[in-house]
Amino acid sequence: MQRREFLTGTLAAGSGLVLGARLSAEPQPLTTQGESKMPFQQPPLTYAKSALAPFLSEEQMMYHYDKHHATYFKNLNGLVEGKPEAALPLREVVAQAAAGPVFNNAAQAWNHSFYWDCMMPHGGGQPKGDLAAAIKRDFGGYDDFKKAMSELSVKVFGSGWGWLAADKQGKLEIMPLGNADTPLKHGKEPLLTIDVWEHAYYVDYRNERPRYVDGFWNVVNWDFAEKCFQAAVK
Ligand code: MN3
Repeated sequence: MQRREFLTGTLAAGSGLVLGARLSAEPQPLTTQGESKMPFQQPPLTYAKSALAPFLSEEQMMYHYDKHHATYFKNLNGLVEGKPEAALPLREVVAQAAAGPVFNNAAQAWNHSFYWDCMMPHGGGQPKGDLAAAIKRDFGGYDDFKKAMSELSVKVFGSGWGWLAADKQGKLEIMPLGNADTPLKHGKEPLLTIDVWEHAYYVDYRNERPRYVDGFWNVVNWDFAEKCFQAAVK
């Protein structure tokens, strides 16, 4: 154990809330493995919870990020403590886990972090660059793509996600998936996602999933999707 890590652990154990809040953002290599990823940390949002209004209210974001998303991390950390998964990056846990509670919580932790990145204040507009060309090639054009992705996301039965994904050749696919399922489980690279669990929109839209999905396009972060596309075909 490194001296700095030891001090971190000592402080974290005895420092109470003020220091704990700061230190919790640091790695906690308090196991003999040194490389442990435990505990998995919910990434901070890159924008204020009020910044996506009027698409999503601060109250909607507060419930979704602080309650639902945070709980998946809390559950996951409890499930993998002392297990081999605790040493893996979150994405690897998602890729390797069999169906069950570890997969459900790891995937929901990862999916939501990805979802936050798919949105930005003053987002929207149309994709540019290579992704725009691929959308034109595979869907006929942006309007056709948007219509198809919206319809398939709205039609997810029960809880789930509407995904845009790419294979290693850059071929695009819209994947409506149930519950915690993700393109990572299907050998595809996620480029964009719309959370269509009711908890994602019920504060602001009640039962009106189509209106929520329609609003998503006003905040969509195409720069992020383009980065994911470049990584997928690299
Ligand atoms: Mn959600």
